Amino acid sequence: MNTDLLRSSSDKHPKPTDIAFQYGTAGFRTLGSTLDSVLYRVGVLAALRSRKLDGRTIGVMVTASHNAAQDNGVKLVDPRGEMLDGSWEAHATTLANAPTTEAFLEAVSTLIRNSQIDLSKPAHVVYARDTRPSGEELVRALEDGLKAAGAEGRDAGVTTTPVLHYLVRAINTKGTADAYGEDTQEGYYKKLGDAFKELVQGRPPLDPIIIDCANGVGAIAAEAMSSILANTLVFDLHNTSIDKEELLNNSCGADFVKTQQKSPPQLVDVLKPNQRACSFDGDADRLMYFYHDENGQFRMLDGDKIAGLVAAFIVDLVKTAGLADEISVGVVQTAYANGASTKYLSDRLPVKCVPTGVKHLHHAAERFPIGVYFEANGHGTVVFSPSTLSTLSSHQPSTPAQDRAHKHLLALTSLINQTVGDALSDMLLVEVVLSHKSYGGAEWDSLYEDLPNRLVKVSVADRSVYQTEDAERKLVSPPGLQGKIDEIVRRYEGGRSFVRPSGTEDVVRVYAEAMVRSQVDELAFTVAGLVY
Ligand code: NG1
Ligand code: ZN
Repeated sequence: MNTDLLRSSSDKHPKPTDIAFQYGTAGFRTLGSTLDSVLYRVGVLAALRSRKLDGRTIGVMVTASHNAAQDNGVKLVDPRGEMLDGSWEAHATTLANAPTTEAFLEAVSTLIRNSQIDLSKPAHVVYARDTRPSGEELVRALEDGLKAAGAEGRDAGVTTTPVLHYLVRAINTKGTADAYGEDTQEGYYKKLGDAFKELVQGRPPLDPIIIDCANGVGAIAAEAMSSILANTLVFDLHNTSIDKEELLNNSCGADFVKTQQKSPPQLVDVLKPNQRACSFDGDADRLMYFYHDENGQFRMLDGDKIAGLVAAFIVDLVKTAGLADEISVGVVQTAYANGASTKYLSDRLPVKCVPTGVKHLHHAAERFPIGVYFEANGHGTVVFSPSTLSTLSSHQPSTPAQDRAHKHLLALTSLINQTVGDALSDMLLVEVVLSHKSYGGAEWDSLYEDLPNRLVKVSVADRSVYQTEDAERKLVSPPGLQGKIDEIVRRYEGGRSFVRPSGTEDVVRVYAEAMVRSQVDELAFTVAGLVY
């Protein structure tokens, strides 16, 4: 690496003096206008990470997901398309916070030394951004970092987060026995489209699906997918104004639906009773379904409901294929999963609870032969272990019914993104299950009844004093607080509440659920009153 070039280009991307950056659960995320130096340094870091891994391609995604338009963010993707290894998150934070160019160069040298990075290795990085206007300049800062560090960069343009994750794995497995697919967005959508067509072949056509694209990059993705699917599934796209910055995630999108527990106002007049609709978030990795019942009442089908629907479907397919003795299915949730969903799933399957954050869910799911994971907020996917894939590829079905189920399982391994949750892929998966079960929204919804719940944020002076255990369900600090929460929760029928610091915002979150709606709010606000 050329130190002079690194020095001169770093000088062009000075770190703002008053900001401490933190690589959190979703990478760096804050006001887009403050992130120039971070992007430059992430470029250098991505190059080093690639060299450390023998020149394998690393991904960089520039997005702030469901956050407001003025925010932006950046995260790194490891070679198999998974989130950056935890030990490198700390390196990212260290590099981002070096106060001066000299301190940054020093931090880079220390990282090279401590991680024994061989600088003679090549470096490859693929990067993309969502539709946020600040993304364009941030990508230029990233490119400066890549150039200074001597990495070969590939610009994947404006696309969704899951497409970038897919590309990383596709590039790194190209020409191998595990080739994941063609390394283009079109290649990915064609893969999904072919699998979808096979899975719904011979079934009555589905009604068009209403999609709220959150005025983000999901609109571009859905448009591309729609032309591949042609008449197999018609998309009725809404909130597709990607040119109007202020509209991004504004009163629409998956996060709006989940947190407000209502449909996006732009869709209210479009939705007929019992007609299913769904929302993506700003980078199209979260999915929320909903419908209005006969009485015009909003009904939400969130990540928990998706997990319930999908897990039961896959269990049935495995049984019908004659593989129940060889392949089992497990589910991973977080503490935010509705208690009713946990009960519904635990009665049927092994269910594991892990701390918030996709990487925890993904890793836990990888331990099951087939692992289904969804956060309640709609982020999730299904992962098939290598041994499950090899069982599937060598299985010899002995009846036509087994043969059909076996083919469908194989098609699911293509339809479902194995690297990260994808709103588009998950939506097609849900549509397949609805088609096979002949379910509308109401039938799906009736799998179980959600317990009323409430999520509130509390701003505190220092959220680091809130420390948890037991997959974030219990506080160990501040001392004595958990005992007080337990005492309050006991007063409510079916009550459950927990407090944890957010990993993405400067707040503490309080979650509560109980049998009766009016009591939930009381429980949530009483517990929130203990937090200061
Ligand atoms: P934090 O801010 O740590 O609660 C939020 C979501 C997570 C996850 C991350 C990453 C909730 C309650 N929390 O985390 O589920 O999606 O953002 O985007 O929805
Ligand atoms: Zn997102």
